[in-house]
Amino acid sequence: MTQKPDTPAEPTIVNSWNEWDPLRHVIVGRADDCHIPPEEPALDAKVPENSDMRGQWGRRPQEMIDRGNELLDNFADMLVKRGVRVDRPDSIDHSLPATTPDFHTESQFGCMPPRDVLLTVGSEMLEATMSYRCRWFEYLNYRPLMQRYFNEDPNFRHESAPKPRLTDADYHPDYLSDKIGVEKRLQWAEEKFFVTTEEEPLFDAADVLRFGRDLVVQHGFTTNLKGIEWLRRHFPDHRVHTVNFPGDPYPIHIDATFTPLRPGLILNNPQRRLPEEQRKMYNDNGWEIVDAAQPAHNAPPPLCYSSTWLSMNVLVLDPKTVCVEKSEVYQAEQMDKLGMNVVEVELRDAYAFGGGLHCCTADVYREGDCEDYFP
Ligand code: ABU
Repeated sequence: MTQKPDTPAEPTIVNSWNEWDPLRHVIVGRADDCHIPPEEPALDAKVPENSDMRGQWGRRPQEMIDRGNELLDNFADMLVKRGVRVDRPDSIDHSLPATTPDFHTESQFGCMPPRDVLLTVGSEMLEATMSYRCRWFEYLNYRPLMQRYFNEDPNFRHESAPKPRLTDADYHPDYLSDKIGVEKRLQWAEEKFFVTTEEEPLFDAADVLRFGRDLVVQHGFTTNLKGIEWLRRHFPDHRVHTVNFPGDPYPIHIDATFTPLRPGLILNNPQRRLPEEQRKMYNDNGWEIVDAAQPAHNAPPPLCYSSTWLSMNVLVLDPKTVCVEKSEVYQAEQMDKLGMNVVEVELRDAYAFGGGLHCCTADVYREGDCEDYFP
Protein backbone atom coordinates (compact mmCIF):
# COMPACT_ATOMS: atom_id res chain seq x y z
CA MET A 1 0.00 0.00 0.00
CA THR A 2 1.21 3.50 -0.82
CA GLN A 3 1.89 5.53 2.32
CA LYS A 4 -1.13 7.58 3.38
CA PRO A 5 -0.53 11.27 2.68
CA ASP A 6 -1.63 12.45 6.12
CA THR A 7 0.82 10.30 8.07
CA PRO A 8 4.33 11.26 6.98
CA ALA A 9 6.89 9.09 8.75
CA GLU A 10 9.47 11.89 8.65
CA PRO A 11 9.30 15.68 8.59
CA THR A 12 8.53 17.06 5.15
CA ILE A 13 11.55 18.58 3.43
CA VAL A 14 11.39 20.01 -0.06
CA ASN A 15 14.91 20.00 -1.45
CA SER A 16 16.37 18.63 -4.68
CA TRP A 17 19.23 20.03 -6.75
CA ASN A 18 19.92 17.41 -9.38
CA GLU A 19 18.65 14.25 -11.09
CA TRP A 20 20.77 11.66 -9.25
CA ASP A 21 21.27 12.29 -5.51
CA PRO A 22 19.56 9.74 -3.21
CA LEU A 23 15.81 10.08 -3.69
CA ARG A 24 13.80 10.31 -0.45
CA HIS A 25 10.42 11.79 -1.44
CA VAL A 26 8.70 11.91 -4.81
CA ILE A 27 5.34 12.54 -6.47
CA VAL A 28 4.03 9.78 -8.77
CA GLY A 29 1.24 10.73 -11.21
CA ARG A 30 -2.12 9.03 -11.70
CA ALA A 31 -3.89 7.95 -14.87
CA ASP A 32 -7.29 8.95 -13.42
CA ASP A 33 -9.62 10.72 -15.82
CA CYS A 34 -6.89 11.30 -18.43
CA HIS A 35 -8.18 12.62 -21.75
CA ILE A 36 -7.01 12.90 -25.31
CA PRO A 37 -7.68 16.59 -25.80
CA PRO A 38 -9.20 18.08 -28.95
CA GLU A 39 -6.96 19.54 -31.64
CA GLU A 40 -4.99 22.64 -30.72
CA PRO A 41 -1.83 24.15 -32.25
CA ALA A 42 0.98 23.09 -29.89
CA LEU A 43 -0.42 19.65 -29.18
CA ASP A 44 -0.97 18.82 -32.85
CA ALA A 45 2.61 19.74 -33.70
CA LYS A 46 3.78 16.87 -31.47
CA VAL A 47 1.48 14.21 -32.98
CA PRO A 48 3.16 12.41 -35.91
CA GLU A 49 1.24 12.47 -39.20
CA ASN A 50 0.72 8.68 -39.09
CA SER A 51 -0.27 8.53 -35.40
CA ASP A 52 -3.37 6.63 -34.27
CA MET A 53 -4.23 9.74 -32.23
CA ARG A 54 -4.88 12.02 -35.21
CA GLY A 55 -8.48 13.25 -35.32
CA GLN A 56 -9.76 11.67 -32.12
CA TRP A 57 -10.35 13.10 -28.69
CA GLY A 58 -12.23 12.35 -25.46
CA ARG A 59 -11.75 10.39 -22.23
CA ARG A 60 -9.24 7.57 -22.59
CA PRO A 61 -10.73 4.05 -22.48
CA GLN A 62 -11.43 2.95 -18.89
CA GLU A 63 -9.51 -0.33 -19.27
CA MET A 64 -6.42 1.64 -20.30
CA ILE A 65 -6.85 4.00 -17.34
CA ASP A 66 -7.21 1.03 -14.96
CA ARG A 67 -4.12 -0.67 -16.37
CA GLY A 68 -2.14 2.59 -16.24
CA ASN A 69 -3.12 3.10 -12.63
CA GLU A 70 -2.22 -0.48 -11.75
CA LEU A 71 1.31 0.06 -13.08
CA LEU A 72 1.71 3.49 -11.49
CA ASP A 73 0.45 2.13 -8.13
CA ASN A 74 2.92 -0.78 -8.34
CA PHE A 75 5.75 1.65 -9.12
CA ALA A 76 4.75 3.82 -6.13
CA ASP A 77 4.56 0.76 -3.84
CA MET A 78 8.02 -0.42 -4.95
CA LEU A 79 9.46 3.02 -4.15
CA VAL A 80 7.81 3.01 -0.71
CA LYS A 81 9.30 -0.43 -0.03
CA ARG A 82 12.71 1.03 -0.86
CA GLY A 83 12.19 3.76 1.73
CA VAL A 84 11.09 6.56 -0.61
CA ARG A 85 8.10 8.60 0.53
CA VAL A 86 5.52 8.82 -2.27
CA ASP A 87 2.71 11.32 -2.73
CA ARG A 88 0.01 11.22 -5.39
CA PRO A 89 -1.96 14.06 -7.00
CA ASP A 90 -5.73 14.58 -6.60
CA SER A 91 -7.29 14.45 -10.04
CA ILE A 92 -9.44 17.37 -11.09
CA ASP A 93 -12.26 16.82 -13.60
CA HIS A 94 -10.39 16.78 -16.90
CA SER A 95 -13.58 16.47 -18.93
CA LEU A 96 -14.30 20.13 -18.15
CA PRO A 97 -13.39 22.63 -20.86
CA ALA A 98 -10.46 24.98 -20.29
CA THR A 99 -11.70 28.48 -20.91
CA THR A 100 -10.01 31.82 -20.27
CA PRO A 101 -10.74 35.24 -21.81
CA ASP A 102 -8.18 34.31 -24.51
CA PHE A 103 -9.02 30.73 -25.54
CA HIS A 104 -11.40 27.83 -25.19
CA THR A 105 -10.72 24.11 -25.56
CA GLU A 106 -13.26 21.38 -24.91
CA SER A 107 -11.28 19.18 -22.51
CA GLN A 108 -8.11 18.98 -20.47
CA PHE A 109 -5.24 16.46 -20.35
CA GLY A 110 -4.75 14.65 -17.02
CA CYS A 111 -2.65 14.41 -13.86
CA MET A 112 0.16 12.74 -15.74
CA PRO A 113 2.98 13.38 -16.02
CA PRO A 114 3.95 15.56 -13.03
CA ARG A 115 7.50 16.15 -14.33
CA ASP A 116 6.05 18.35 -17.10
CA VAL A 117 4.40 20.74 -14.64
CA LEU A 118 6.58 20.88 -11.51
CA LEU A 119 10.22 21.96 -11.42
CA THR A 120 11.97 21.45 -8.08
CA VAL A 121 15.09 23.54 -7.56
CA GLY A 122 16.38 23.40 -4.00
CA SER A 123 13.49 24.18 -1.64
CA GLU A 124 11.37 25.64 -4.42
CA MET A 125 8.70 23.92 -6.51
CA LEU A 126 7.86 26.00 -9.55
CA GLU A 127 4.70 25.47 -11.60
CA ALA A 128 5.63 25.81 -15.28
CA THR A 129 3.72 28.06 -17.68
CA MET A 130 2.94 25.11 -20.00
CA SER A 131 2.25 25.77 -23.68
CA TYR A 132 -0.77 23.56 -24.45
CA ARG A 133 -4.14 25.14 -23.79
CA CYS A 134 -5.48 21.81 -22.51
CA ARG A 135 -2.76 21.84 -19.81
CA TRP A 136 -3.33 25.41 -18.60
CA PHE A 137 -5.10 24.29 -15.39
CA GLU A 138 -3.04 21.13 -14.82
CA TYR A 139 -1.26 22.60 -11.78
CA LEU A 140 -4.58 22.27 -9.89
CA ASN A 141 -4.02 18.49 -9.65
CA TYR A 142 -0.99 19.22 -7.47
CA ARG A 143 -2.29 22.14 -5.38
CA PRO A 144 -3.37 19.95 -2.41
CA LEU A 145 0.21 18.64 -2.22
CA MET A 146 1.68 22.14 -2.57
CA GLN A 147 -0.54 23.32 0.27
CA ARG A 148 0.61 20.42 2.45
CA TYR A 149 4.28 21.05 1.77
CA PHE A 150 3.71 24.73 2.55
CA ASN A 151 2.12 23.83 5.90
CA GLU A 152 4.72 21.19 6.81
CA ASP A 153 8.03 22.64 5.60
CA PRO A 154 8.75 26.21 6.77
CA ASN A 155 11.44 26.58 4.11
CA PHE A 156 9.29 25.46 1.17
CA ARG A 157 8.91 28.03 -1.61
CA HIS A 158 5.83 27.49 -3.76
CA GLU A 159 6.17 29.49 -6.97
CA SER A 160 4.11 29.76 -10.13
CA ALA A 161 5.44 31.16 -13.40
CA PRO A 162 3.26 33.82 -15.09
CA LYS A 163 0.28 32.14 -16.70
CA PRO A 164 0.56 32.63 -20.47
CA ARG A 165 -2.31 33.95 -22.57
CA LEU A 166 -1.91 31.25 -25.28
CA THR A 167 -3.64 33.25 -27.98
CA ASP A 168 -3.03 32.31 -31.63
CA ALA A 169 -0.03 34.67 -31.55
CA ASP A 170 1.81 32.01 -29.50
CA TYR A 171 1.89 29.52 -32.38
CA HIS A 172 3.43 29.53 -35.85
CA PRO A 173 0.62 28.77 -38.33
CA ASP A 174 3.07 26.78 -40.55
CA TYR A 175 2.81 23.96 -38.00
CA LEU A 176 -0.98 23.72 -38.33
CA SER A 177 -0.83 21.48 -41.40
CA ASP A 178 -1.12 17.73 -40.87
CA LYS A 179 1.05 17.13 -43.95
CA ILE A 180 4.38 18.63 -42.94
CA GLY A 181 6.44 15.45 -43.12
CA VAL A 182 9.49 14.41 -41.13
CA GLU A 183 12.03 15.90 -43.56
CA LYS A 184 10.56 19.40 -43.26
CA ARG A 185 10.26 19.01 -39.49
CA LEU A 186 13.94 18.07 -39.22
CA GLN A 187 14.88 21.10 -41.34
CA TRP A 188 12.80 23.36 -39.09
CA ALA A 189 14.35 21.83 -35.96
CA GLU A 190 17.81 22.50 -37.42
CA GLU A 191 16.77 26.12 -38.05
CA LYS A 192 15.30 26.32 -34.52
CA PHE A 193 11.91 27.12 -36.01
CA PHE A 194 9.45 25.56 -33.59
CA VAL A 195 5.67 25.66 -33.19
CA THR A 196 5.79 28.18 -30.35
CA THR A 197 6.61 31.82 -31.13
CA GLU A 198 8.37 34.32 -28.87
CA GLU A 199 5.13 36.13 -27.99
CA GLU A 200 5.54 35.49 -24.22
CA PRO A 201 7.60 33.21 -21.93
CA LEU A 202 6.64 29.54 -22.28
CA PHE A 203 8.23 26.49 -20.71
CA ASP A 204 7.40 22.99 -19.56
CA ALA A 205 9.28 21.80 -16.47
CA ALA A 206 10.34 18.62 -18.31
CA ASP A 207 12.52 20.70 -20.63
CA VAL A 208 14.81 21.44 -17.68
CA LEU A 209 17.57 19.23 -16.25
CA ARG A 210 19.16 20.12 -12.93
CA PHE A 211 22.92 19.82 -12.42
CA GLY A 212 23.35 21.68 -9.10
CA ARG A 213 24.33 25.26 -9.97
CA ASP A 214 23.59 24.64 -13.64
CA LEU A 215 20.20 24.29 -15.28
CA VAL A 216 20.18 22.85 -18.80
CA VAL A 217 17.06 23.77 -20.77
CA GLN A 218 15.90 22.47 -24.14
CA HIS A 219 14.62 25.06 -26.63
CA GLY A 220 11.90 23.34 -28.67
CA PHE A 221 8.14 23.03 -29.07
CA THR A 222 7.20 23.42 -25.42
CA THR A 223 9.88 25.90 -24.28
CA ASN A 224 10.74 29.09 -26.13
CA LEU A 225 13.73 31.41 -25.70
CA LYS A 226 11.67 33.86 -23.63
CA GLY A 227 10.77 31.00 -21.30
CA ILE A 228 14.47 30.23 -20.87
CA GLU A 229 15.19 33.91 -20.25
CA TRP A 230 12.42 33.95 -17.65
CA LEU A 231 14.06 30.98 -15.89
CA ARG A 232 17.44 32.77 -16.03
CA ARG A 233 15.98 35.83 -14.29
CA HIS A 234 14.02 33.70 -11.83
CA PHE A 235 17.08 31.70 -10.73
CA PRO A 236 19.78 34.40 -10.54
CA ASP A 237 22.19 32.16 -8.59
CA HIS A 238 22.15 29.52 -11.35
CA ARG A 239 23.80 29.33 -14.74
CA VAL A 240 21.08 28.56 -17.28
CA HIS A 241 22.19 26.88 -20.53
CA THR A 242 20.09 26.62 -23.68
CA VAL A 243 20.45 23.36 -25.61
CA ASN A 244 19.07 22.06 -28.92
CA PHE A 245 18.93 18.56 -30.32
CA PRO A 246 18.58 19.01 -34.09
CA GLY A 247 17.86 15.34 -34.90
CA ASP A 248 14.47 15.46 -33.15
CA PRO A 249 11.51 16.25 -35.45
CA TYR A 250 9.17 16.59 -32.42
CA PRO A 251 11.32 18.30 -29.77
CA ILE A 252 9.42 18.34 -26.51
CA HIS A 253 10.92 17.53 -23.12
CA ILE A 254 14.58 16.80 -22.64
CA ASP A 255 14.22 13.57 -20.66
CA ALA A 256 14.10 11.09 -23.54
CA THR A 257 17.11 12.81 -25.12
CA PHE A 258 19.68 13.71 -22.47
CA THR A 259 19.80 11.72 -19.23
CA PRO A 260 22.37 12.40 -16.50
CA LEU A 261 22.99 9.26 -14.42
CA ARG A 262 25.57 10.49 -11.91
CA PRO A 263 28.22 13.22 -11.71
CA GLY A 264 30.37 12.82 -14.83
CA LEU A 265 28.04 10.60 -16.88
CA ILE A 266 25.18 11.43 -19.26
CA LEU A 267 23.27 9.28 -21.76
CA ASN A 268 22.48 11.02 -25.04
CA ASN A 269 19.91 9.84 -27.58
CA PRO A 270 22.01 8.82 -30.65
CA GLN A 271 19.38 10.28 -33.02
CA ARG A 272 19.36 13.59 -31.14
CA ARG A 273 23.04 14.26 -30.44
CA LEU A 274 24.03 17.38 -28.55
CA PRO A 275 25.87 19.58 -31.11
CA GLU A 276 29.65 19.79 -30.66
CA GLU A 277 29.57 23.53 -29.86
CA GLN A 278 27.21 22.88 -26.92
CA ARG A 279 29.49 20.26 -25.32
CA LYS A 280 32.25 22.52 -24.02
CA MET A 281 31.20 22.67 -20.36
CA TYR A 282 30.99 18.86 -20.18
CA ASN A 283 34.27 18.30 -22.03
CA ASP A 284 36.10 20.89 -19.93
CA ASN A 285 34.99 19.21 -16.71
CA GLY A 286 35.64 15.58 -17.66
CA TRP A 287 32.01 14.54 -18.15
CA GLU A 288 31.37 11.62 -20.46
CA ILE A 289 28.40 11.75 -22.84
CA VAL A 290 27.59 8.26 -24.15
CA ASP A 291 25.05 7.16 -26.76
CA ALA A 292 22.02 5.50 -25.17
CA ALA A 293 21.21 1.92 -26.13
CA GLN A 294 18.58 1.35 -28.81
CA PRO A 295 14.96 1.05 -27.60
CA ALA A 296 13.58 -2.51 -27.42
CA HIS A 297 10.45 -1.48 -29.36
CA ASN A 298 10.10 -0.07 -32.86
CA ALA A 299 6.80 1.71 -32.16
CA PRO A 300 5.19 3.36 -29.15
CA PRO A 301 2.16 1.67 -27.54
CA PRO A 302 -1.34 2.68 -28.77
CA LEU A 303 -2.61 6.24 -28.19
CA CYS A 304 0.81 7.44 -27.06
CA TYR A 305 2.27 10.89 -27.74
CA SER A 306 5.84 9.90 -26.93
CA SER A 307 8.54 8.26 -29.03
CA THR A 308 10.16 4.86 -28.51
CA TRP A 309 12.99 6.73 -26.75
CA LEU A 310 11.10 6.56 -23.48
CA SER A 311 13.56 3.65 -23.17
CA MET A 312 16.06 6.16 -21.75
CA ASN A 313 13.48 8.02 -19.64
CA VAL A 314 14.79 6.43 -16.45
CA LEU A 315 14.48 7.41 -12.79
CA VAL A 316 17.78 7.53 -10.93
CA LEU A 317 17.33 6.53 -7.27
CA ASP A 318 20.93 7.28 -6.30
CA PRO A 319 24.22 7.51 -8.23
CA LYS A 320 24.46 3.70 -8.34
CA THR A 321 20.80 2.71 -8.78
CA VAL A 322 18.41 3.35 -11.63
CA CYS A 323 14.84 2.33 -12.47
CA VAL A 324 14.52 1.10 -16.09
CA GLU A 325 11.30 0.00 -17.79
CA LYS A 326 11.08 -3.79 -17.64
CA SER A 327 10.83 -4.45 -21.39
CA GLU A 328 13.77 -2.13 -22.22
CA VAL A 329 16.33 -4.92 -22.10
CA TYR A 330 19.03 -3.12 -24.13
CA GLN A 331 18.85 -0.05 -21.91
CA ALA A 332 19.05 -2.22 -18.79
CA GLU A 333 22.06 -4.09 -20.21
CA GLN A 334 23.83 -0.79 -20.94
CA MET A 335 23.13 0.50 -17.42
CA ASP A 336 24.66 -2.66 -16.01
CA LYS A 337 27.80 -2.15 -18.12
CA LEU A 338 27.97 1.45 -16.90
CA GLY A 339 28.10 0.15 -13.32
CA MET A 340 24.52 0.97 -12.33
CA ASN A 341 22.29 -1.41 -10.38
CA VAL A 342 19.06 -1.76 -12.35
CA VAL A 343 15.59 -1.88 -10.78
CA GLU A 344 13.16 -3.18 -13.40
CA VAL A 345 9.77 -1.46 -13.40
CA GLU A 346 6.86 -2.44 -15.64
CA LEU A 347 5.38 0.78 -17.05
CA ARG A 348 4.97 0.49 -20.83
CA ASP A 349 1.16 0.26 -20.67
CA ALA A 350 1.17 3.62 -18.85
CA TYR A 351 3.35 5.41 -21.46
CA ALA A 352 0.23 6.66 -23.25
CA PHE A 353 -0.56 8.89 -20.29
CA GLY A 354 2.42 11.09 -21.00
CA GLY A 355 5.72 9.33 -20.57
CA GLY A 356 8.08 7.01 -18.78
CA LEU A 357 9.63 6.60 -15.36
CA HIS A 358 11.21 10.06 -15.18
CA CYS A 359 8.17 11.80 -16.68
CA CYS A 360 5.66 10.23 -14.31
CA THR A 361 7.47 11.48 -11.21
CA ALA A 362 8.47 14.83 -9.73
CA ASP A 363 11.16 15.22 -7.10
CA VAL A 364 10.27 16.52 -3.65
CA TYR A 365 13.42 15.60 -1.73
CA ARG A 366 16.80 14.23 -2.69
CA GLU A 367 19.66 14.24 -0.22
CA GLY A 368 22.58 16.53 -1.01
CA ASP A 369 23.32 20.18 -1.58
CA CYS A 370 23.74 22.53 -4.49
CA GLU A 371 27.14 21.61 -5.97
CA ASP A 372 29.08 23.28 -8.74
CA TYR A 373 29.86 20.49 -11.23
CA PHE A 374 31.19 22.83 -13.95
CA PRO A 375 33.49 25.28 -12.11
N1 ABU B 1 7.90 13.48 -22.54
C1 ABU B 1 9.04 12.94 -23.17
C2 ABU B 1 8.71 12.60 -24.61
C3 ABU B 1 9.89 12.69 -25.47
C4 ABU B 1 9.78 11.84 -26.71
O1 ABU B 1 8.68 11.64 -27.24
O2 ABU B 1 10.80 11.35 -27.19
